Amino acid sequence: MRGISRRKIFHLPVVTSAAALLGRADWTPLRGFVPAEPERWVKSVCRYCGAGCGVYIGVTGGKVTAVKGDAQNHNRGFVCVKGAKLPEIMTAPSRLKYPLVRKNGKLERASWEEAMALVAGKFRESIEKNGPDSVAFYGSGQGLTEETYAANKLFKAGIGTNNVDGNPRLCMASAAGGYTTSFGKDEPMGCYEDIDHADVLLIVGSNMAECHPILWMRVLDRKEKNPGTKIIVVDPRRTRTARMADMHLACKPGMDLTIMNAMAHVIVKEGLADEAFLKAHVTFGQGAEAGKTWEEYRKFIDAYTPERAARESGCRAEDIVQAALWFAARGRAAMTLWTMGVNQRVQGVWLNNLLMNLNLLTGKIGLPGSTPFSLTGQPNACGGVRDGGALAHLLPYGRLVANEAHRAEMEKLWGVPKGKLAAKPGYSAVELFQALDEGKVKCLYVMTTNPGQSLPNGNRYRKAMAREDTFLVVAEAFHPTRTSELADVVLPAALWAEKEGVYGCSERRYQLLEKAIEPAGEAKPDMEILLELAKRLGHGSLFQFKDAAGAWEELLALSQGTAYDFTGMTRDRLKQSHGLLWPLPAGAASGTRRRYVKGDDPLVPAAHPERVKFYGRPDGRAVVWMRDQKGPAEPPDAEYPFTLNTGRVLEHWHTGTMTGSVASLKATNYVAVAEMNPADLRRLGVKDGDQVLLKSRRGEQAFEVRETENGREGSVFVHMHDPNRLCNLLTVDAFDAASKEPEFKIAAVKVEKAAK
Ligand SMILES: Nc1nc2c(c(=O)[nH]1)N[C@H]1C(S)=C(S)[C@@H](COP(=O)(O)OP(=O)(O)OC[C@H]3O[C@@H](n4cnc5c(=O)[nH]c(N)nc54)[C@H](O)[C@@H]3O)O[C@H]1N2
Ligand SMILES: Nc1nc2c(c(=O)[nH]1)N[C@H]1C(S)=C(S)[C@@H](COP(=O)(O)OP(=O)(O)OC[C@H]3O[C@@H](n4cnc5c(=O)[nH]c(N)nc54)[C@H](O)[C@@H]3O)O[C@H]1N2
Ligand code: SF4
Ligand SMILES: [Mo]
Repeated sequence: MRGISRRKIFHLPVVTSAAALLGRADWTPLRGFVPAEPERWVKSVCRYCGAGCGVYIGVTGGKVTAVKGDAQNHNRGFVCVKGAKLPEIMTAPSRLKYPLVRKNGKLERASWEEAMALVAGKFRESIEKNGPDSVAFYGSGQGLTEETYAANKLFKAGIGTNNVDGNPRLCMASAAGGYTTSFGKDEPMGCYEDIDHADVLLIVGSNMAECHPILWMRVLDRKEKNPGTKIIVVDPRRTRTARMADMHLACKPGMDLTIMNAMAHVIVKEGLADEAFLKAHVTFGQGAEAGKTWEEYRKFIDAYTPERAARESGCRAEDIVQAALWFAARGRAAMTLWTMGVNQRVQGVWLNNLLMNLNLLTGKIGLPGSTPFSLTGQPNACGGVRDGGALAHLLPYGRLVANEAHRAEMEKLWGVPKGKLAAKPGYSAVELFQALDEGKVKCLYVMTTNPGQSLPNGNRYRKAMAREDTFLVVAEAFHPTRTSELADVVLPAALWAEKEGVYGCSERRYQLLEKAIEPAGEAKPDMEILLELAKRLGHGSLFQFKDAAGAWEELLALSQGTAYDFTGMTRDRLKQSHGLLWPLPAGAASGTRRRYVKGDDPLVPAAHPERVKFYGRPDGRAVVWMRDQKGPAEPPDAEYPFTLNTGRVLEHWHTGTMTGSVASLKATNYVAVAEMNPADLRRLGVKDGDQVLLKSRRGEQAFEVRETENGREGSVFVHMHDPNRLCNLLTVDAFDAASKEPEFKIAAVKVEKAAK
């Protein structure tokens, strides 16, 4: 089942293609999907990736009939194929239109009253009998900021548990950990515009061409205008991104920290470090401790020679040297970009630190085109979850659960009694499902995420969700999914375009998605469902607002005086704008393109004597960390000799509930295949098109083999989008000790030939 070719879906006649214009048919940006001029256009944002492209939704007869890129937004009127195909998901046959309740083992149609009474009853009973920590919320970087906030407030301030986590833990937690340890505050300091100024782009563990296609378009635009721009890609696979790069460092899985350290080694040895910048703005750190010296750092980095890195990573020493020289060349702007190949690793936070080190060592930071820039996966992982503090250890806008003063401040802002907020962080994603498995968490509310497919070590956690003595509520826009099939109650959620709210994308850009149409069937916006649950649990008084716009007012106040200050982003201003970048305090004329930079960031005093101020840390200095290369949690061995790598393809989104409901997308790359190297296939006596059984210590799954030169010998790549072939039955749930983000990218498997 190969499906139609990629070229074909890009050339659907109704789609205005910019490919000819740009001459890059391979990943073609589109203008949208406009079969006929609609009655009206409603301003919104694409609901898929963290690029956060502005769109207009075309509405005719109360239906979404068209979508087009917003020419005034950062995406300059373009969308990728997923964005262009958004209208089709709205009316898919798999849309869930009414509540479902499990009766005698089967999910059956029920009324809202019956479903909500059951949910509230079960939660109330568990809280009374087993305490507030026996219930939990598991949310998403795709929820709207206001609804994620309502859930966070209900669970933390109302019920009194910090068991609020979400899929950004599987995704951005290591980047958040990296920013927080290196700069004291989460979130990138740069912006998309930096791409237009970059002379070197170091792209690590990120397949931008498929996963952030519209930002990749911007990278290629830069390269076209300025052919001297160097693109370096570090990825064990020869991805579509790598194929277009000037240099591809195809490292062994998990062995790229050594490359970053070796690049730093070359920078120091060649005298390319900016010592004046380091003296003014940087401190050094090791373990958990900052305050080490430049001399200590130089000693540490001395051991990471390019030859050593070459041995450890399987790349060539001269390439590593060249990459470092390109990056550090004086007078040239350098930008680092990274995503899951970095974050989904047991050394995820450390690798983040090492990437940030390169910009700090060279002083290439806070200047146009020079910045360490983490690409966010989901459209609102930044805004709703990281900024909004909807994780087990966080409170809104940079506040921490473990910090007594922060709790006290939030108790005051939320108007709850002192001591109401629990001092102990809740369960992070994997720990939460472990607690469910162990019977410690008994009621779980899942919203806008599909953990039955997306969690690592799927067999274990699918079993936990299916336990008869646990109560699983799933708010979903589609059914069945690999999670809703396990639920006790499934609540029909309004989808994108059927409700209003704010998303915050990779570059600190907040933008409003306006409501375009009424929800399908009996579906309701998640906000409405949560407010109803709050009322039924006796916490209605915590919610003085009735809708998303009301919640936003509260959020503005919570951001006041924090590093996130967006008090200037009133609802009206968001409506009129095409996205605004925080910090943007009330009264500020425009948003902040470059954080920590005098003259741009309003939180840096105008009188500050230097061009940057890293105000996130008390000493005003960023940290260059000494981080050693270790191996992955589960390296291949004699019994499980292959490394399984998992990820994405251009046409599909995560668990396929949405993109799998679009006919043209489903026909392309939807079925998961095992991509393997020809040398391995020869050795195993397996051919392209054969069935193989992949087995790990945790599970097994059959796939058709696809022969490709893209992967290193000894590796297998499978995408995560196919609900019928779950790569996550194989993946390992070992996680980074600091970020608690699991190592989806590396698991040991064996490959057996299977019958067709
Ligand atoms: N089309 C599409 N786009 C998406 C999404 C989607 O589902 N579909 N999802 C969005 C989300 S939530 C996310 S998080 C992003 C993810 O965006 P990306 O991170 O770009 O995508 P992935 O395919 O998960 O992984 C990226 C690369 O990491 C590489 N990798 C694996 N192991 C290593 C390693 O040890 N070192 C290095 N350096 N690289 C390694 C893989 O080979 C892979 O090419 O995409 C977003 N955009
Ligand atoms: N093997 C492997 N596994 C991975 C990864 C990997 O690289 N490899 N990546 C991880 C990462 S980075 C991520 S972000 C996760 C993503 O994993 P998930 O979050 O589990 O995947 P999605 O398919 O995005 O799930 C979102 C669900 O919300 C539903 N939905 C859409 N809109 C709404 C709405 O408005 N309200 C409600 N209530 N529901 C809605 C959709 O139908 C869909 O089922 O997967 C992780 N899992
Ligand atoms: S690049 Fe991302 S945000 Fe933009 S249209 Fe594509 S999926 Fe949507
Ligand atoms: Mo993600």
